[in-house]
Amino acid sequence: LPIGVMDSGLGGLSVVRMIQNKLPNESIVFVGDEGHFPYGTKPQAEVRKFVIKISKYLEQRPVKLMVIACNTATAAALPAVKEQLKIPVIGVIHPGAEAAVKTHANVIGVIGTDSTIKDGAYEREIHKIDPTIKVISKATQPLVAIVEHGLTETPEAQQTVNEQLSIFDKNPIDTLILGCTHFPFLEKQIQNKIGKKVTLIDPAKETVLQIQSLLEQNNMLSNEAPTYDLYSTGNKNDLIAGANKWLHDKYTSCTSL
Ligand code: DGN
Repeated sequence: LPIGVMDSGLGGLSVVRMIQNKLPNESIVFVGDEGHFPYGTKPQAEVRKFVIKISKYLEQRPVKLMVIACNTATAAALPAVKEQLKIPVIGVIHPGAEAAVKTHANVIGVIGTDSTIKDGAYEREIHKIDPTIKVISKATQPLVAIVEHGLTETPEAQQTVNEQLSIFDKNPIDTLILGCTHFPFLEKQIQNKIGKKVTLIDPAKETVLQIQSLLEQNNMLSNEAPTYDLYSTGNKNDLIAGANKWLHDKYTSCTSL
């Protein structure tokens, strides 16, 4: 059976590409909820409804494991989705927080959507592991649309990154969590602005390690040739453009749901 992956849009492809690289025999069914994009500016109760609906759809396809490849959706809906599904469910925030703490940082920066930062989910997860770490969080919602609309290579992309991250000029950090799955696609621009000394954390990496150990423990690893079926609840053209670029054309189909 495939792994089910969802996001509000293209961001989840940063998790899909990591699964493709690290677990090359695993098939994936991905749903980008472009019909309701963006999640980051909506109330959590509304986001929770969208996430539960898509998770149930994926469970029925069926899939063997559900990955909420969106920080906003993880903060809003992970416990609710776990409660409603019979298959295992993995979010991205706990893995991201663990990966950041492992860098031995004294000060960790977190960037994410309005909703994720307001929720404080990363701060909570980091402090559960180590309450002495200082956390500086900043909502950088404008970066999401740049990625979603394929504008990462424009001068505006670097300019917006510079503006959004300027808070860290006077508040130095050791490690920065890319707390929105869209942001790894701006990694180059973010590293330019923040400097080489700051370690960037893409939560997708640690998330895939957790997926791997869960599949191993339950004897669910696949050894077949994989398929990658992508679905959009809205206009599939942005998803096709994103998959061509970020997955290097590595997908089987892309369809509107
Ligand atoms: N990619 C999503 C996240 O990780 O939070 C949210 C993007 C959005 O605002 N739609």
